[in-house]
Amino acid sequence: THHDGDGSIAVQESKPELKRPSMYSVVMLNDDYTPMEFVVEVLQKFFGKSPEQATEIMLAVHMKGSAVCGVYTKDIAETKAEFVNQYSIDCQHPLKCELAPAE
Ligand code: TYC
Repeated sequence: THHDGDGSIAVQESKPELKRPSMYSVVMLNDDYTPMEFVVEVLQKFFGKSPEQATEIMLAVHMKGSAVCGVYTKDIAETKAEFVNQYSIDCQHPLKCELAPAE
């Protein structure tokens, strides 16, 4: 609260600034070695896709070089990409995901 020039009292209203969180796409990348079945398994395991959805996304990556697996807040997107990348290393496949700012 402070005194204005005209002698009146102004109350500083703290407006609740509610910004929507910035969203990130998890992008799956093609390579020549990862088996198609492994990619389909990963898409079901880490992104909750049905076998049909997973196959569709895998084929899009295979044909176009990359495709979006899902759009999430930064923390969730980072965690999902790390899970996929570590699981792929564990299974000795070169499959990789990366993040891209959505919209
Ligand atoms: N290109 C791979 C193959 O022919 C299949 C593949 C699809 C790999 C999608 C990675 O993200 C990927 N076995």
